[in-house]
Amino acid sequence: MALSREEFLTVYEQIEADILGDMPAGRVPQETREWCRELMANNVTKGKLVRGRSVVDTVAIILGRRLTPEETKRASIVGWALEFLQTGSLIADDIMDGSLTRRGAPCRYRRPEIGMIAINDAFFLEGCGYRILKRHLKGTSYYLPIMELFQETTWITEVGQLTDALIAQKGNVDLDRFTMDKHEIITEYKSGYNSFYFPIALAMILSGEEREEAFAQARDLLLPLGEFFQIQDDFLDCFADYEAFGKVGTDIQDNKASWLIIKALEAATPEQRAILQENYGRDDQACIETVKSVYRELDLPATFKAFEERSYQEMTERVSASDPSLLPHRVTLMYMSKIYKRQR
Ligand code: DMA
Ligand code: MG
Ligand code: MG
Ligand code: MG
Repeated sequence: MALSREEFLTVYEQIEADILGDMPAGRVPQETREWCRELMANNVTKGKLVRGRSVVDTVAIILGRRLTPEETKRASIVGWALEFLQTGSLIADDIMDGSLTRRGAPCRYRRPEIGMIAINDAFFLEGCGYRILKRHLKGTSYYLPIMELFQETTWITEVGQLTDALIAQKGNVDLDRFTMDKHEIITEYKSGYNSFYFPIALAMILSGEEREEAFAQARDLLLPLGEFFQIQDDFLDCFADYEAFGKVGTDIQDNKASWLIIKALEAATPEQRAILQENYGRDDQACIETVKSVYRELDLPATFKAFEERSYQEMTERVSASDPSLLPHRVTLMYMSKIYKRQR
């Protein structure tokens, strides 16, 4: 049975107490302690927590049995460390993207009392991820592989985030630079590793997996799934319902190399292309609406729907062809069931 949000949150309470305990009252000012408490409580725990929780579920699938309370706790701790890291990168991402909302609330840096302190908040949460691992895992055989995986994933994501930011630089709205090849590189780096390979590889390490071919197969299966997830995120940036998605899209005005603009350029008439060139990458509501109306004329929702169907078929075939002794098919199927046709 899947780990409930409530069970997962029980472990959070201990983690929060540990981190605040490392800032002794009387030495560290109360306002600093309160800042960190609010930062953790209102950001880390407010996400879907899907990745963190699924570390636990994945360990159980790999081992093929119910976990002991001790094993559940250990996997939950690693899941929380992932959630801290992830929340830190989202806070930084929102600053870079100039986003307005996240998880149904204003982005952290947009709150007047916070502003650019959010940069330190992002680093702080990343640092917390490593403290959590150190406190609970140091001395075990999987401490080093898990630390290395955290560092490697962070580094790859940063290369992707930089590539994403550079291609979107303002004052350089040149639609010719947006190609599917560039999009593939950006999504592989910024999302491919961290969305699915990361939690699943963590679960594999926690289950005692050491065979390099098992990790290689996991990458072959899960990088494409992560890329699909980012394409879906690009689609939802423009077409999702805010109530469900919890964030207002900014890709059009941000001049992002989104899957939508690339698909639009593939299908556009010269006239439509000229309209896109005129209106893309401008922080102006009328321009944004004009771009969206071209997307609708080109029926990009139908293009996405067809792509989603195809991607689902391809993933299903990839899973069937994979070696279950390296990774049970159920693991990938579980993640697939969480993301295909999602609205949020
Ligand atoms: C963000 O891509 C990727 C990472 C690794 C934070 P994005 O800016 O499209 O994400 P979002 O739509 O959540 O802002
Ligand atoms: Mg963003
Ligand atoms: Mg971004
Ligand atoms: Mg996005």
